[in-house]
Amino acid sequence: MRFWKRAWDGAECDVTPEAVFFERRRFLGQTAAGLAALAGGGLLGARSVSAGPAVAGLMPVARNPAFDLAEALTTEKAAGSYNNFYEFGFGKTIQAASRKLPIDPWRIEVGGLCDAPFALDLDDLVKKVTLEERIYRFRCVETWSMVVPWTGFPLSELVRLAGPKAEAKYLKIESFLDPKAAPHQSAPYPWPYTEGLTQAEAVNELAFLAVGIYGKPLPTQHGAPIRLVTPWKYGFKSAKSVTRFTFVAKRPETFWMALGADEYGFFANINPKVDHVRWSQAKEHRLGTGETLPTKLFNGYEAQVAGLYKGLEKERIFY
Ligand SMILES: Nc1nc2c(c(=O)[nH]1)N[C@H]1C(S)=C(S)[C@@H](COP(=O)(O)O)O[C@H]1N2
Ligand SMILES: [Mo]
Repeated sequence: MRFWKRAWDGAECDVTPEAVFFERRRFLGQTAAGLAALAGGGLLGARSVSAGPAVAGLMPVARNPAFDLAEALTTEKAAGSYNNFYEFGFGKTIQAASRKLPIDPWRIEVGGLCDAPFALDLDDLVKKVTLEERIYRFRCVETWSMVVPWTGFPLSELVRLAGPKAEAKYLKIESFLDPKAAPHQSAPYPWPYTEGLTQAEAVNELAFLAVGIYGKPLPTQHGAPIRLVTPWKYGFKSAKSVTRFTFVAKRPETFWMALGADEYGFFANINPKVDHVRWSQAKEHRLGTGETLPTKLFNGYEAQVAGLYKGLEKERIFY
């Protein structure tokens, strides 16, 4: 089945290519340990489900024209009804299930190898940064893509607040752990969803923390109340509903690397000439339009990010 076709039809698609992989790599050997750890319950406790008043009250914000694109925006409906959020299921239609995630208040912890570790509610964190709107391309390794306006702030601002030490070479980024709200977290996968960036990637101007989309607070299916957006990398790097940032000396193992590093590498930069083991990356299918377009190196952001990989040519920097 050509899964993206179903998105154009607005129809539901049950299992996606990434989810198929996910199922194959179940951590069966770790079932008992995983379930015992999860039995401890959610880290985040009981909360209401409304978006934080401070975040909502700050929107909409001015758009930064430096990131404008000549391409048409994907519609809010197309982008918001075809999502990957495996904590809530393997299908694309997880909006309703994801609404069970309590997002207000939302605690953010920043620590590890830094001079000024901190823990703040998102409502207080957004007062310390400057929100802007940016239009970015977004490309999933499953070959669907979109162009959307995110509201948020550069990840470099959070890094600056923490003051990483010289030994900090990577930033580890973790999503929430709350199996009561997210039933799939009771299954034995390497939760919480974890991602990582090199220190240089984390302070690159494109690395963004989004708290909104289409001028409004993020709906839960897009990763409310705050998610990473790294538009030059495949979508799985853009961790949703993030709660912890840790500066570390060693390259962190990501969720997908733990499931199978042969298919999912650390860098996962977009390159139409480097095919994924199971599907070509040459073209992409724009959500909501039916268009098939050639995929661009670094998703069209080569000028901003190619320099990050000088000297890393021997590494596996694409997917
Ligand atoms: N916590 C978490 N973050 C996640 C995922 C996930 O399952 N859990 N899926 C990733 C994948 S595979 C993609 S393509 C994007 C999808 O983002 P979107 O649904 O907002 O388009 O989120 C990424 N971030
Ligand atoms: Mo993805």
